[in-house]
Amino acid sequence: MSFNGEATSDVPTLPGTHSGIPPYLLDKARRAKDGVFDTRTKPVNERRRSVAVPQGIERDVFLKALAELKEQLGGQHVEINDKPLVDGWYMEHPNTHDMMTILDDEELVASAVVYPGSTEEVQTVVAWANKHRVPIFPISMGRNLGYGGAAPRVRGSVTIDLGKRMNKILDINPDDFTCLVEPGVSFYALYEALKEKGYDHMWLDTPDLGGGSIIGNTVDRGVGYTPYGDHWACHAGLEVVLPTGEVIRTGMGALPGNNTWQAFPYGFGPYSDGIFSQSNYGIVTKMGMTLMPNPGGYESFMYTFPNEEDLSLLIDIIRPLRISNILENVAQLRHVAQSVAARGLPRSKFYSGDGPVPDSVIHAAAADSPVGDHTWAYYGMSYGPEQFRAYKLSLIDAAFRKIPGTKKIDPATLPEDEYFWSRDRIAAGVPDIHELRWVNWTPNGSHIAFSPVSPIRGVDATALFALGKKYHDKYGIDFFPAFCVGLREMHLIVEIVFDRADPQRRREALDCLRDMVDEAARLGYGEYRTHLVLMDQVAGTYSWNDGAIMKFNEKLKDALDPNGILAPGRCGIWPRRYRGRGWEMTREKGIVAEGDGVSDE
Ligand code: EUG
Repeated sequence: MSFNGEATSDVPTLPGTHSGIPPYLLDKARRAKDGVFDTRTKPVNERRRSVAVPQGIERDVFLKALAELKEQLGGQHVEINDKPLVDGWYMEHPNTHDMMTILDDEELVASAVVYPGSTEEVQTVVAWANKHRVPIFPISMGRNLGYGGAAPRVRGSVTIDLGKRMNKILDINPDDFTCLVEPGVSFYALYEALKEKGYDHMWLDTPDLGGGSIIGNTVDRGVGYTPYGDHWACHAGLEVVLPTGEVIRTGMGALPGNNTWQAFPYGFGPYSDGIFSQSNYGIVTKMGMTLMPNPGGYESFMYTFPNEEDLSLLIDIIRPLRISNILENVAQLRHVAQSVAARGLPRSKFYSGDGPVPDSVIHAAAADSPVGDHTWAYYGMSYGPEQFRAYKLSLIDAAFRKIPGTKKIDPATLPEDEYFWSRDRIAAGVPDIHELRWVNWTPNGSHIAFSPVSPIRGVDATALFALGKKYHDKYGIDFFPAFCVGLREMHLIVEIVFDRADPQRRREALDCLRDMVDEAARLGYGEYRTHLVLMDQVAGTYSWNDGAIMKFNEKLKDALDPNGILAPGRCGIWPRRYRGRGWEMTREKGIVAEGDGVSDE
């Protein structure tokens, strides 16, 4: 099969390509790829593009500077982005732009991509950027899909693709249950390495899709679904290149000859790691990660609940069970609409009208499935030997059955390709690719997330659900809510699936997101993470005491990055040279990402 000359017959694999799919998922990936290209109508842009030169430097000066960088790194490690932008798909994603862009293709683009091969070479790039005052934007692997992918916030930034050449697992310690990785190590790759070494006494924790960088996901405070699901909480030790070029190691890494870098995260003195997550204060080149002991047995369970209104009581039932660790993992509570979409069929197979697919259609589709009709589905896992699980599962069963119409689904009734089994693997630390399926809901399916956090309380779940529903209805968008339940809070993840080839759909999705972020903030809710185009708005909602936290962030930024070269605007933090020039993307600014120049100071 091919689309506009793009062959879609095969998929890069591990270990041949650091960002490839493990062999055990190859067939599934091939089917996912076919699904993506079957629903693609967006034409490939054939036009040769001119380089997006970043503001603040003349074109010829910039091109000369790039030539100088080529001499320093080797010509093959500096790629000018003057070719047509190719969106690819999850496993063959571009590092030049946001493949799921909600703006015009040319807004969030890099001018060039560079591939350092070591921490020293990262320092070289940083020194070069300071000398020429060029914005640089580091990515680990660039699979931050739904939040901007590989794209830089400032148009024309030079992307530092760390993962391509820095993709080694530097250490796996089978006694301490830890590892040390470089930016190009994916969850897939670490899983394969643990298997290959026969270390089945250790589990990793994986997000829904395992192709992302462990470092990238963790510094963005991503989530997985075992008891080690809070990735940031589970990391131990960083190596960071600062925006002025120095290298530091945090925690015990600062003590020469230590053997505790991955065992004790704090070291001595201020705990600096926090400022290197969701920030633009440094480039993480190594990270330690703790691994979970194999619990010696596990068992997935799934309950369904019939009515939308069951949400409130259900969440209140979950809270004490979760906080006391009877519910042991970051579980998902998913709405039936997303489960229907997760079959991977286009929306047009279910409904051809405008506006959201009616509830009756979704419920009819659910009724015609092995799980049967429902509104909410809870996917959890119990860990440990059988007799440990039996006790916990009995408490959970008694509690969940307080909701009339609750059904416990017998896994033996579910076919092999049912979504349940994907959740089962993920909660057991086995990376998957199933979650990708719902992008096929629309042609040129793209997704962008609204991700507010709240306590695990029925009133909060109900308020956020109503908020999301209200604005999805306003813009005629299908509503796909899923709650990911942490230890004392939950992330509501609402993925808007949109056709990126349709400017009106893009605009509606963006307006819907802006409405939801504002309304959530009015109610006291904030997002845990967001897309590049929403970072200014979300940062603006964290405004207590006259925006004291952003003033503090800017003070740090100016101290650490006096030339303002590192990922300007990331997480709403703008360097001094950019401030007051309209770079912030807010509702008023519309769909343009650039501001009006940078100061020469
Ligand atoms: C998901 C979960 C996330 C996120 C984006 C997507 C999963 C969707 C818990 O965090 O940020 C089903």
